[in-house]
Amino acid sequence: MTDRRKFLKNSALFAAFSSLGISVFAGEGGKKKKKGKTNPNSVAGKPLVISTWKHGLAANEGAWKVIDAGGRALDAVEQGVMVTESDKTNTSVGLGGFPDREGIVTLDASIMDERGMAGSVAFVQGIEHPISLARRVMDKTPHALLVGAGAELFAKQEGFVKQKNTLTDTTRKAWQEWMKEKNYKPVINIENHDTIGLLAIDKRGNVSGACTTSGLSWKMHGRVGDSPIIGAGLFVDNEFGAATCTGLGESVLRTLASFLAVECMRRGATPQEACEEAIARIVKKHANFKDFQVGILAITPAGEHGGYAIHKGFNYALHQGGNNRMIDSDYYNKEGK
Ligand code: SD4
Repeated sequence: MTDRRKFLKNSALFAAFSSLGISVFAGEGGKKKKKGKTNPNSVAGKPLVISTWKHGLAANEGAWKVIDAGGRALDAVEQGVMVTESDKTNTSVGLGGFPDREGIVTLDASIMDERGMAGSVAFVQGIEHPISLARRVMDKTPHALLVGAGAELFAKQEGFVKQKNTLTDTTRKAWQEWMKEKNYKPVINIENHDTIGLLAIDKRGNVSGACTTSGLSWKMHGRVGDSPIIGAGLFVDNEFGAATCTGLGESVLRTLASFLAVECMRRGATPQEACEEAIARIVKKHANFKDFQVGILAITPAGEHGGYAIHKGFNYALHQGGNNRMIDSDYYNKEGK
């Protein structure tokens, strides 16, 4: 086939794919691959901030201030989720979170930057901003993850103030209520368990992410979820994109869903396809998938995004093009429970 004929044929194919809402991606090694489904709310464009759930709106604003001022995505994701961590009315992130079975709030957080550097803390108590502690682990230690008493000792050395009383009136009452039955069901309530995962692209085009949570309410003391585990609750690759998860952490840990989504994009998937593939993997590996929720967000460095969940009810906040808005995610279980 002559070059011109090949070009015309490819152009026609490109036009046909585009008209079907199908994008054409350059996969690893620069190979052109036909790609399928895109998210109807996704347009390429940066800078961008995207985060899980309704509290994401305020977090996005916090992150946007940094981005708008020409700051680094890494600083933006930290500043963004700090807004959520400081909100004592939020019962799933920060010190206002629901406690474990023993009535103790334990926090998990992770952060990852454009260089692929990462820091996490898990099972920490009394620290208002676990995300900043995670960042210190990344910036100031040769390690990637510190847990429990060791993380708290490091926090002290770094000048973090340890808070004493970690239960709010709301969470104390809820815990006391739970104590009456002590019915341990590690099931994610679709309505009210909301980790924040936040991804950002700055004006230079660099990608970073942060994820922070108080984890499952009434969890076993010592239980750690997906949020502080790089590749599970969060993963960033400056070349191919980033992903973050919310929901039942055990299922995300077993599938490394954020890493999986970014790897899908590396192989040429759109972010929407990547999210759907990660959720499909979780569904496939969990016969009981109807009993819990997982939501996932993914972005490309160009600013396209995808979002998907197992069940109806997952939503996310997107700050792009000067507009900060909520979007309802598509989901797998269309038949309902
Ligand atoms: C966890 N993934 O600790 C967290 C909880 C969560 O929305 O995301 N809830 O398992």
